[in-house]
Amino acid sequence: MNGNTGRSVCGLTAAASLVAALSASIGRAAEATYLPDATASKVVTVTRGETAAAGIAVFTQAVAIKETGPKETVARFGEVYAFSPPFLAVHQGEPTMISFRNLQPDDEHDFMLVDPAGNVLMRVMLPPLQETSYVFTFHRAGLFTFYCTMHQPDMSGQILVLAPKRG
Ligand SMILES: [Cu+2]
Repeated sequence: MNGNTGRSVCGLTAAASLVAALSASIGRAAEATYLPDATASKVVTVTRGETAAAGIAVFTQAVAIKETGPKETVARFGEVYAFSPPFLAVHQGEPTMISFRNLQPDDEHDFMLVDPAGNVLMRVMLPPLQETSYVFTFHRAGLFTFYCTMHQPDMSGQILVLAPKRG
């Protein structure tokens, strides 16, 4: 169901402040969807449908939702979703296809990628019951973070970009 429906005021505030902070850093509305621009492409290149050297599948997992409960959990925390797995490791310079599968029949998710310096690089939608794939080529090593802006603070993850492979 709609991400923020039934959420606690506390959760809403945390989500709102996170999104505001992320958006403010680049002056773009959180509602917009975009791939990395010229500046962000120096950090990561993102394309569709290209062949990749590596592949990772990421699912959207419903941890506690209205339809299936537990009721007490939803009452206390609102609906809780997670990225699975929430932690990915890729190599710098290696085109890596990440396929996001939204497993929910009626819930939108999104994917917002943030670099180690806190700059928002991209935001794309992950529509219900669809697989959305992009090929990511990271040009810098470091710890990147990602968020579903609709389900904060629970739906977050990290991508560790390792040094380039040798040989
Ligand atoms: Cu979500």
